[in-house]
Amino acid sequence: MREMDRHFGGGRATLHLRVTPLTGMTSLESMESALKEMETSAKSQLDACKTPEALEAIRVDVLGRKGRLAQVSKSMGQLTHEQRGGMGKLLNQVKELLETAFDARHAAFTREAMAKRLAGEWVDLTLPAKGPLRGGLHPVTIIQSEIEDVFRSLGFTVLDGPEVETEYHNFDALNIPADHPARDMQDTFWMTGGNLLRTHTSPVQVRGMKKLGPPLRMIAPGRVFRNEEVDASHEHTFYQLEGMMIDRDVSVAHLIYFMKTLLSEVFRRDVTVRLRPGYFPFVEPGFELDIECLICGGKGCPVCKQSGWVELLPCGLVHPNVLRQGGIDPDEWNGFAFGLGLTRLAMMRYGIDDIRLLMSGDLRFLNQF
Ligand code: FA5
Repeated sequence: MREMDRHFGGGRATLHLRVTPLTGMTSLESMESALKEMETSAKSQLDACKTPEALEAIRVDVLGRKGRLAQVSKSMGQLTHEQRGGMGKLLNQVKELLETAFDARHAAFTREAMAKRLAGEWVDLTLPAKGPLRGGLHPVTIIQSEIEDVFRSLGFTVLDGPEVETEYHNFDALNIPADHPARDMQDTFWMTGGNLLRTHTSPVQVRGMKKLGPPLRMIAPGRVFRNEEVDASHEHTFYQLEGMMIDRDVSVAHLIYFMKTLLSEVFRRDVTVRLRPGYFPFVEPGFELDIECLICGGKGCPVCKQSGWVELLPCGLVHPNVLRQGGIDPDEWNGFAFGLGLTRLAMMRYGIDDIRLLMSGDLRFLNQF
């Protein structure tokens, strides 16, 4: 058996060291016995070693600059020249073996850590890849496109208007001059230069009349802005859908027919509505069409402000002044107009009890549609 194997169990790569300082070694025999003792203690220590940190502590104690082997090496000065040659060789063999054993133990710890990490990261490369996540339509967009389809089938053109509007289109052309108290009905975000964020989709009435000329049937869905307090049924940014029909001899009966068609297509069931007089400077007569609150079934809740009714669809016959602003002769033509609260309609249709959810961008909410 080689000298090294005699001391370290046949050259096995696991060693166990005892952390006891070697002091006062003066003879070859005591050095050899110290190495034997080191073998035994190294075995038990390496066996018991559970962490890379503990392994490092043992390495420093045995192989470090001031470690146990270094101390044996220092004591060699007391040996004879011949003894030193043999002992030096033995020490080198022991050192090499110890280093190999520590490296092997260290590699085992590294492998264990890697295996643990890989177990957590395990990927089956044979699985089919995940496709891209599919988006969905926003509830307001769903209802808007349904209503567009209904009105297109009734001969209406779908128009778009600018969100940054002139004061003229948003107010003056709609029979609301600067000193008119009705301007206060809609709190306005004013821009520098006299423009504003449109407070309703009604300015598209004027643009539509000029663009299409009579007779005309148009709708104009879009985003509107109001500088108002936000609560369960009021947003500062919401959607409306404007509608207008200009022809000869248009009456309130036509208006009611189209409003009924609109609601039955959206709800596809009976809903209770009420029509009451409403004031808007751009229609005469004007009406408010309310729907019985579908959140509380008319009992009263924060959405309907405990009234049981939700304002949804103001409408009326177009005021002659507005026709004139659109370049249409009111003696020859007349018509109706309405301004549907699209965001509130989406709330009623889907039973959404807080308007703020619609603009929240919260995926937990949006994924339901
Ligand atoms: C108007 O905006 C008129 N331009 C509608 C109109 C058009 C009348 C054509 C006559 C003829 P009103 O301010 O009431 O009207 O708003 C219309 C609808 O928008 C309301 O019935 C309501 O459903 C919705 N709405 C109003 N304010 C808010 C708000 N802050 N948040 C959400 N929806 C609102």
